[in-house]
Amino acid sequence: MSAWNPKMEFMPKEELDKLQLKLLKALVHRLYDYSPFYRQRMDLAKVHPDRIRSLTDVAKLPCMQKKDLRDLEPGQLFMASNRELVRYHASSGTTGRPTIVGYTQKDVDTWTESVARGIASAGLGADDILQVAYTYGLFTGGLGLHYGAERLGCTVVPASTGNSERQLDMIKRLGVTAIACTPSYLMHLGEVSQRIGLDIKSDTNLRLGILGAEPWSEGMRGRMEDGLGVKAINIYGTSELSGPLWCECVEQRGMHVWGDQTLLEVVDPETGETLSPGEKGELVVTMLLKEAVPIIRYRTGDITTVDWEECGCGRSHPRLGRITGRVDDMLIIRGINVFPSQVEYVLMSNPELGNEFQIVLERKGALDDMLVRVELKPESFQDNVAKLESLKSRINERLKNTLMISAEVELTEPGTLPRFEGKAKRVVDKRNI
Ligand code: DLL
Repeated sequence: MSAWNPKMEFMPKEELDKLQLKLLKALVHRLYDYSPFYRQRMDLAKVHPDRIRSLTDVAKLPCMQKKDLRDLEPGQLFMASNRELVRYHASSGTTGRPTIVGYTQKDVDTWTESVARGIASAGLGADDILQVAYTYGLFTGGLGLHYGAERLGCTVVPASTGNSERQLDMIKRLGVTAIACTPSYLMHLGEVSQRIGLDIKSDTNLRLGILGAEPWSEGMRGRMEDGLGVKAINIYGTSELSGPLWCECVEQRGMHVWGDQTLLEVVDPETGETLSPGEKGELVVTMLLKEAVPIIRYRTGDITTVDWEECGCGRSHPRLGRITGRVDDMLIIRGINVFPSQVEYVLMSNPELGNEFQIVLERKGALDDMLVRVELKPESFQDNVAKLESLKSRINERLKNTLMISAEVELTEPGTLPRFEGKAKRVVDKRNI
């Protein structure tokens, strides 16, 4: 079994607990003493660093929201001078003003270590050629994967996004063994390869995908593994925490989160109350080692589970389940909470359907109206009207049972819905326009 840093990755849980507590105490003291922002927050919450005596005491500390990072100017939050900073990244700003994050050399090193450990646990090593098809630039995906893979000794093809035919040409000519990109982009590459007569399974060496930055489902995993012969590994992170940070190991049973760098909690998104291991709620993250932009109890808005059950690979660190939605991409349709991932789950279980779908919301009179547009696979597009009508009503029925509301379904011609090089945008909400 390949491990990048076996001493840390297989550290006994009791030792890990002790280390986490030591790091947490040091972090809280440092922020109280040197960060006016955090000191004010802690004073307001009436928590002095001396009150942090056990790991569960983390719940006494105030939470931090995306809004805090967005509203504060970098200088108000940063704890490193220009001389100490080596890089900036920023979020895409799709949900508001971009959040800017600075990194010291140690921050980049810690991040790189996290990625190297993760992708090694997924099966990558020095013999692999990894094509990084996440955007390079302010977005963290490109450089994050690039540095982690280089640290591990992989050969990196820094392809960035776009130009799918050239991406495929590189994969074939260079003997690329793994790709890092959004899951929707890998599916798109699958379609383009079909169009140009390239069989990814038999004509290339591609065998592994490091896929994240957007929600995806087990159904999509099956499609990529069976259809393209690419083992699909989930990777998660956010720009506020550093970038892509944690991924699944070869066992594919949740993403290993390195406890010597990070402390996780899951809270009830409404009450903020801490939930037990295995319970589903909002992920809250404390980064124990970050220097330039320290993060305590960051409410990610992502809905998931955390558990400490032993993994088949033997690593002792906690595991993050699949992200099933976001607190804020939760759609409220006729008063019912709906996550786009639930729609994807229903659609992907139908072999007649392609990979692309779109949810269109409109207000008709006083009522919300939901339309699910989904592409057919080319072979099903030829089916007769009666067969397609019966498929439509099956999907209708399953959407109704899963979402508790009814939706209109439109089956579209293959290749007609928008494709995305970066994060896929599945929802068109016309209700407030
Ligand atoms: O998307 C960082 C990243 C790059 C992760 C490459 C993985 C791979 P942001 O642009 O700040 O950072 O977006 C973070 O994307 O809060 C989630 O809602 C979503 N997200 C990221 N990874 C996953 C995943 C990068 N594996 C936001 N599954 C997060 C579901 C994900 N959602």
